Amino acid sequence: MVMRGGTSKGAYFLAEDLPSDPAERDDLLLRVMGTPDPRQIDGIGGAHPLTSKVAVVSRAAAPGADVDYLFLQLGVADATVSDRQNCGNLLAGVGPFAVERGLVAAGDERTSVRIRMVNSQSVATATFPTPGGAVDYAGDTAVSGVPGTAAPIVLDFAETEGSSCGSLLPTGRLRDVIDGIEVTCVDNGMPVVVAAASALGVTGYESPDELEALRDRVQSLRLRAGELMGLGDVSAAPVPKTTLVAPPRDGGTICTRTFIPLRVHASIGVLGAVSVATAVLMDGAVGHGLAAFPPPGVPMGIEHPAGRLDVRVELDGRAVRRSGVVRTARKLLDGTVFPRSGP
Ligand code: NQM
Repeated sequence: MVMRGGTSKGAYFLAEDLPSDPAERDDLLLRVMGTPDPRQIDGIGGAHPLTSKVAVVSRAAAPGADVDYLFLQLGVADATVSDRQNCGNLLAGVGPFAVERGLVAAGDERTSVRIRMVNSQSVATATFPTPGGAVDYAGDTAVSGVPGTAAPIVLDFAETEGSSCGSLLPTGRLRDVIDGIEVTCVDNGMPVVVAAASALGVTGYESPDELEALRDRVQSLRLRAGELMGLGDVSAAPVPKTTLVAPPRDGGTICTRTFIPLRVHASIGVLGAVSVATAVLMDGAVGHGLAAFPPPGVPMGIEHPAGRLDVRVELDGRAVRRSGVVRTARKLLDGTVFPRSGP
């Protein structure tokens, strides 16, 4: 099934329909998506990292969740398949997909599905409308970066701290200096290097295209940060992301531009935004002094190139009490894909 999940788009598979051997599975998925090719012309990928994504879903293998969701980021021009990050956007489609495929029974009004994000072993609960026992994708909720409105999918996260790095502040410090730039390295669902846009000589309000000129500096920053965060050599890995922050200018909490890891995101990833919000909340972290915090109980508005993403993060000192977002998703196509036969 092809679905839009939040501001991303991907192919959703039942695990049982894919080879169980990871190498065989990855080879098949490359041929399905049309990777490696900058245009992905011979596959169903959309020629951008945000549309070159796969969700693999199955009944939960262990108690504590209803389904397991493995996220795979496929390269576009490079033949890479990575399970080293979560995707909170494709996550929005996993609950509806699980109901559509009969993995979870739908409630009469709404359904809650507990989803184990296998990439990080954390659990998200997705709640969405299922009037009469069928997924209803139509609704009034708008998501910046997606035209129109759709039904709300409420995502609550648990245990996302240290998803890939093992701890919330993977370098053990609130701030580090890399290449002369002050950064905060954080992982609350997504490893992110947070730096002030001004430290890289930009305002932080530029368009994604304009910022791609910073790729080389960002790569140097994230290579060193990857080592400090315990991720090793990240030259071919999709994480860590790098987020440049600046004071908000549209009524939100903080303005962001995010490199994923070198292309600039058209908006911002879900767990990326949760991680940036978590960093900014901590007194002493990069971005804390740039933020305009909302009153207690009001979500933080993470401004991005296409608008803003509202996230809830509650901290208890340097521990995360809870976090969550509202997204939408839509079933686009259900059918048979014909993978390219050769490499
Ligand atoms: O951060 C893009 C996206 C993502 C990941 C990326 C995501 C998340 O927008 O949870 O959703 O950071 O590569 O789909």
